[in-house]
Amino acid sequence: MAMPLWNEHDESYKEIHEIIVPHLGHIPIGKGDFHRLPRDVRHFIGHWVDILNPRTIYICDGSDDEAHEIISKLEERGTLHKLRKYENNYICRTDPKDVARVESKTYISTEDQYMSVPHVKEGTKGILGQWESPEVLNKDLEERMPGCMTGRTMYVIPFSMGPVGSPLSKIGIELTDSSYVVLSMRIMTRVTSEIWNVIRDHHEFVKCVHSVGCPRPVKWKVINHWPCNPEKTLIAHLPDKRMVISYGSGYGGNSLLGKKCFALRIAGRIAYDEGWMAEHMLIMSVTNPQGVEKFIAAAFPSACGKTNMAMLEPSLPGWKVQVVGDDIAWMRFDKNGVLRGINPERGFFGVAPGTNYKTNPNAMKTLLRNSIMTNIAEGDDGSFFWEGMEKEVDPDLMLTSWLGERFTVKEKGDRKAAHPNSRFCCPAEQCPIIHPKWEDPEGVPISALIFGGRRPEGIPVVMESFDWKHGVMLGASLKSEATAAAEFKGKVIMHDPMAMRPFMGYNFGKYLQHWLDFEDKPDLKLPKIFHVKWFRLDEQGKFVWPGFGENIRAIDWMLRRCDGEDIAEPSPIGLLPKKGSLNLDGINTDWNKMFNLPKDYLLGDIEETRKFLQEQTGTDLPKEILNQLSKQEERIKTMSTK
Ligand code: O2Y
Ligand code: MN
Repeated sequence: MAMPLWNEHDESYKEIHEIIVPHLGHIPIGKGDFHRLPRDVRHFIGHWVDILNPRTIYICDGSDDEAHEIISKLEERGTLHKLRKYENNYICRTDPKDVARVESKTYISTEDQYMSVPHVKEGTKGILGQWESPEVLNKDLEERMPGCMTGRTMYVIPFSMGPVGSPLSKIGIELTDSSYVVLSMRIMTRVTSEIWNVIRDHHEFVKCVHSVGCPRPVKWKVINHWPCNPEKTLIAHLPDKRMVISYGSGYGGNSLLGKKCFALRIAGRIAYDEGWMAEHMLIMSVTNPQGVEKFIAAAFPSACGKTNMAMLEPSLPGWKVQVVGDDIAWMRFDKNGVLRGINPERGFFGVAPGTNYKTNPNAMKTLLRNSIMTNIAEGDDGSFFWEGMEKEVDPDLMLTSWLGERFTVKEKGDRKAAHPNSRFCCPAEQCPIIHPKWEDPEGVPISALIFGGRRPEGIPVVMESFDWKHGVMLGASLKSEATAAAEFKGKVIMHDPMAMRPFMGYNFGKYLQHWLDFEDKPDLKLPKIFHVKWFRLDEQGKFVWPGFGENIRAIDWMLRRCDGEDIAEPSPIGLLPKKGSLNLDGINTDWNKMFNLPKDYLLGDIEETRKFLQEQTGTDLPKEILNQLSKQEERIKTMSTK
């Protein structure tokens, strides 16, 4: 392979570097002092300026003045539009071809294929990450990157995932030609010039390069002032190099590279190398009426209500929930063996439809100011609107849908006012129930890990794993009905092991072994692992569990288990609540429907899960997972048929 595009560490480059610096003199520095940046950063920028050929360079400092300047520019251009009913809230509509993460164009590239993906069974298409060889990736990038920022400003965004300077945090720099990305990264991460000092002290940073793929003059019609290049979209991860290169999409997870690309895929690999965990999990604290607080981390597949659970309003009196994070948890065992977690993000990038004052009043209150809403509808009174808000607004409110159609709320019918994957992006600190320790550099102590999914049949509302290994197997067996990616539209049940299927940055077999290995470290205080399913249906298709704020009842049970209360009994698939041990006062539920174990379903399910894991992970599947599956199957076989 010729020198790969991303490789800036050769001797000749060092010489060129000295030429590039003066050469930057010809490229106006729109803002910031390039020459005062740390040397490695100058190298990184200089290298990419040479390839991308931007018109000017803008070094971000994260200040409010900077945001105002960029917002004014985007308003002038028509990309952003103020929602006048609120303070500093903006709406943005994308090209309708650029509305979600694109899993099929997302790749992991390492010299060794099996560092990125498992040995899938021959003839099977792997769904736990896509590998591309460095040679092919380099070719793909050579076709896309050179000159792709011609005529555009290249923003340099220094950001920290996690509180700046925390031992649990990591630094990144994103080069992007999208000012929408700059504004969103300001909300979702900590963007500040302090980062340069952290890099001077520690040197390490994750390199993120993003372009919408529309050099000027653009050869096609730009829709909604949203430049993008969907036919050529490519989101590439180079975990060995701690690098992400994204091209063609300006949307969400494809372009806000601190989020899924860095905080899950690259950080996942860093965590593997360094002995910690980067997970698709919310972190919340729960305080019982006696004033005892515990923190839990919970993994749910995309679009399964993680944000709602993280901000739950407990239905039981005297309980309090506070949120630390709604999507990603970085967790590490401290010197006392306690698992401590941080939310590496600084904002919420939540799915708008379905969010309302009933399902998530705290999210609704969080997004009343300083937020950016993408692909939602706008009311003529300058308000935001999306599906799920119908009962909370005037039915005569005239809307402009995300596609520009005009209708009132009551005329809407089946038409979509907002895109199903439309998003709000708002600062976490504005959440009325943000935990006072949400930015604690030490992280918060995690007492319980929860896995859950949205699937109609079979699995009980709540159960506890027999032990750590069994819990890892339960996580690996996770399935769900929903996803936020562009490719999946129907309500098919998909495997989403550990809720990480779209976010794996390295071989899933090694990932499972990494989890299992924690059990062998005697000094660690391993949290209990639970499985929940809020969405169980009965034979009539009715939910057997009320969900939302009532989920506190299952959480109460789990936390009492963490305190060692004798309220669980073994079943073939895990420890279930002893009858009567779940607080069901005041709600109408049928214990049997919540906890019955349909033998045939469970046997079929375990067989199918084993097949899936064997096909997808092949020889990389840890023996212990197979062992756990076999033991579970044997236990189920001994059940009497119901
Ligand atoms: O569609 C996107 O680009 C965003 S996906 C997303 C955003 C916030 C939190 N989680 C997700 C996800 O897909 O899990
Ligand atoms: Mn997510």
